Amino acid sequence: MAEREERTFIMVKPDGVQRSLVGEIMERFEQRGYKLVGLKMMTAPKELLEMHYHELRERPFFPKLMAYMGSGPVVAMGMDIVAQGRAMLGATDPLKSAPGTIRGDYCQATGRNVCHGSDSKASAAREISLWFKDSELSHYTNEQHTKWVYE
Ligand code: DAT
Ligand code: MG
Repeated sequence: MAEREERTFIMVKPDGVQRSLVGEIMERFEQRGYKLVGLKMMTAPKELLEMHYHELRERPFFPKLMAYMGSGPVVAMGMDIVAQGRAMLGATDPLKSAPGTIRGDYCQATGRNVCHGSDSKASAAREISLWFKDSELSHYTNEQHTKWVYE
């Protein structure tokens, strides 16, 4: 199969970093066979977080969300996945997330839900370009993909 077109933005949030879940979360996507195309750790500036979550800026929890997301480093990833990424993440409220999903396995509070994943192809494209420069994204063939992951 040819290179897949999908791209999504996955981010281990500050609580996921603090709770040493970075490797675990990356491993789930890697082991499912998705390809990592970008990776970095950073404490996000307020302006970036405001742009990332601009759709939620009028919501009452927005100030708390900004404080939480800016409270420490996050690990940002580009991956070649969209729809299944949300399925692997679980629901926004971890208590409504099925066991087996990332949120269903590792957290309990909506305001500490350990990981972000883009909710559509359009938001994935927007978020990837917010968090990564073009030069920070790798273009390569995952050799497993061509033979052992996809038919
Ligand atoms: P998701 O992260 O599942 O895409 P979202 O985009 O609706 O959810 O919201 C972004 C984040 O904002 C979410 O992960 C946690 C926080 N959030 C959403 N709804 C909330 C609420 N009702 N109370 C507190 N925090 C909330
Ligand atoms: Mg969202």
